[in-house]
Amino acid sequence: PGVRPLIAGNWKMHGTLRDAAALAEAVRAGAAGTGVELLVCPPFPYIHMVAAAMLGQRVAVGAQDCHAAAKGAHTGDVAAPMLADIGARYVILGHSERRADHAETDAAIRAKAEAALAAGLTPIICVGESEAQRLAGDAEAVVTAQLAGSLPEGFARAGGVVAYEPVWAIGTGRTPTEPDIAAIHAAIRADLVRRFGGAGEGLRILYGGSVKPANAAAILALPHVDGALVGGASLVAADFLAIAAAA
Ligand code: G2H
Repeated sequence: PGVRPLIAGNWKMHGTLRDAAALAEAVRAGAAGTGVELLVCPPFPYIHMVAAAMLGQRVAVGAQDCHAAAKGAHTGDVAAPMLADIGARYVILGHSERRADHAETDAAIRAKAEAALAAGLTPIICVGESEAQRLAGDAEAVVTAQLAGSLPEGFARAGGVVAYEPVWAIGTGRTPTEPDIAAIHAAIRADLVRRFGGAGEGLRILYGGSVKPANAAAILALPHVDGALVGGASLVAADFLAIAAAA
């Protein structure tokens, strides 16, 4: 309500150049009818091509990570200004797969977010509890601590996005109950308002983790759910667009 929903596709490490071109074209072609903001986040090698295909279209393009430095001797890494240069507007940061695969800490994610902001990219900062933390009743405390550690100064001014992705719901087909999603999103909203004042009211909080056409409408109707971060289902254009249509 009041906030334009954002439906973001996280393509993760999938597909070929040809697949990326076909998926981008199908999303572009289907985007005309939607009132929500659409975003696709291809693997690094395909961002430039997809961003060129989306130029002047209704679909934004983002990356799945960036380095904390603007440039330098960091073999194999990609700097935020490079992403902006090739047409990216968003960058996903602190996805649980990166926290796990690359031992990313909240402090590292905050440093990356600062680099993103400096390059004019909008960060999408991911938070979420593990299954053990959920079972221990610690989900809200875990998420609140991740926000405290990873959101940079200037996040609200830049229209930063938070994505709540319970680790145990990612790619598993399992999702929290609707009241559980609503409770965490309300806690995130309260945290954003505590920290950023009125500006925190307008920031988008996405839900991520096994979002698909069949559950999208119910999840996206919950209070303080301002969109979705979609993994598996974003690789099928019809599913991704159906999720956008449900928002
Ligand atoms: C959560 C999500 C996208 P999936 O990681 O970020 O993936 O929708 O496949 O659970």
